[in-house]
Parts: sequence; C-alpha cells; structure tokens
Amino acid sequence: MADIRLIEIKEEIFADNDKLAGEIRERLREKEVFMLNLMASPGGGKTSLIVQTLRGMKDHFRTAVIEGDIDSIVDAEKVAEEGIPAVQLRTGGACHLDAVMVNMALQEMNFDDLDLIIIENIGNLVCPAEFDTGAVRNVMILSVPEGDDKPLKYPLMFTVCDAIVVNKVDYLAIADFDMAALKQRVLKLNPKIKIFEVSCKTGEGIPAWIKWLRNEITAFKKSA
Ligand SMILES: Nc1nc2c(ncn2[C@@H]2O[C@H](COP(=O)(O)OP(=O)(O)O)[C@@H](O)[C@H]2O)c(=O)[nH]1
Ligand SMILES: [Mg+2]
Repeated sequence: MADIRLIEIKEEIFADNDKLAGEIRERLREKEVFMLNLMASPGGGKTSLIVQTLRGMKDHFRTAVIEGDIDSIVDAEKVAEEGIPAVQLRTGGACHLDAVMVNMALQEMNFDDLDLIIIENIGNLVCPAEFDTGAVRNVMILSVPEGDDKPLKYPLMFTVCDAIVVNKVDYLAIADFDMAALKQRVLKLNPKIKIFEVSCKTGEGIPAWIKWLRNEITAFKKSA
C-alpha cells in the first residue's frame, strides 16, 4: 500500500494566525491603540452596542470601527452615521474574521490618530471564537431571546472572552431566561469573566459597560 501523508491544515492555519495576531497586538501596544473584538450571534446586538458605545466614548477616545460581514455594508453605514470612520470587511462567505483580514483593515487606518478600534465580528458563536484577531480584549454579547443555555452549547466562546454583555434585558419579563443559571454556567467556564446586563434599546446598564471599557483602555494605555 502506498504511503499516506496527512497534513493537519487546521493546526497550521491556527499557528500562522496566532503569529500574525501576536504581531498586530504588539503594534497596537507600541502605538497605544486598544482594539476590542466584539462577537455575538446574528441579531444579538453587536451593531446596537457599538452605536451605544460610540456615543459614550467618542468625546474621550478617538475611535474607528472594523465591520465584518459576509455580504453587506449596512452596519458600516450605521457607524458612519455616528460620524465614526468604518472599514468594511466583506468576507464573501467566511464565517469569522481572522488576523489576516483584520490586518488588511488596519492598513487603512492611521494608528497615530486613534485610541480605540472596535471590531464587529461575523455573527456566529463558533468560528470567531477560534481565531485570534490581535485584539486586546474579546467581548461577546448574548441576548436574552437566545436563551440561558448558550454556555453549555458554545463553551469556547465563553472561555476566550474577557467580558460578556447580556443584551436585551428588556425581554426578561416575557422570556424564559434564568439569569442566575446563566451566570453560574458562564463563571464555571471562565471565573474571571465580567458580566454586564444591558438593554441597547432602553439604555439600561450601558453606563456600567462604558465605565468598564473606559477603565480597560486607560489601564492599557498606562501599561503600554
Ligand atoms: N428589544 C431590544 N431590541 C434590541 C436590543 N438591542 C438590539 N435590538 C434589536 O435587535 C436587532 C438586531 O440588532 P443588531 O444590533 O443589528 O444586531 P447584530 O446583528 O448583532 O449587529 C435590531 O432590530 C435591534 O434594534 C435590545 O436591547 N432590546
Ligand atoms: Mg451588526
């Protein structure tokens, strides 16, 4: 029987991606630019939270947004309406952003003019968790209508994130959602994770989220 050669493509892709992500993080540190990678399911509230965050941050930090989408520019348009520059990455089918794609977007930006870059990753709780983008912090949004069982189904996402924003708390009154059970599941996977309860619709909880992010950016700049 002839020899069979097995090439573990996935491992090589991850190794190359991690190397580039590390280089991106180093460049960001040198220039004191904080990059946030925001992940969630489609419709979880990524664009809504970005818009709320920009309103709370833009007077304090010079900000730009990287929008990842399979095939549209509607989210970039919403960000541009806030007066914030946006770079749209259209992945043409890919279900996540990786370091190569983010690096392409970063080439369109001048780090000297920026304090904060927010990435809206592709809507998906699986693949984005596997690819380091070079961000300084990873945050996921879980919206109440998605259910409190998501940490059981998508554990990696909860493991790689520094914070989770539980969005759409205005649905709690009508949803079958056990916040205490959710927190217990999340903290079991990741005891250090911060948990914020917000509604991008009513604005509830947004100030606490903004305060945390501002503190993270300030601490990063001091340590850079
Ligand atoms: N009721 C309610 N709706 C929300 C909230 N946040 C976002 N939405 C709505 O949910 C839908 C998806 O939000 P979007 O920000 O586009 O999600 P994305 O796909 O993750 O970027 C939109 O119709 C939003 O108006 C919230 O806190 N409460
Ligand atoms: Mg969006």
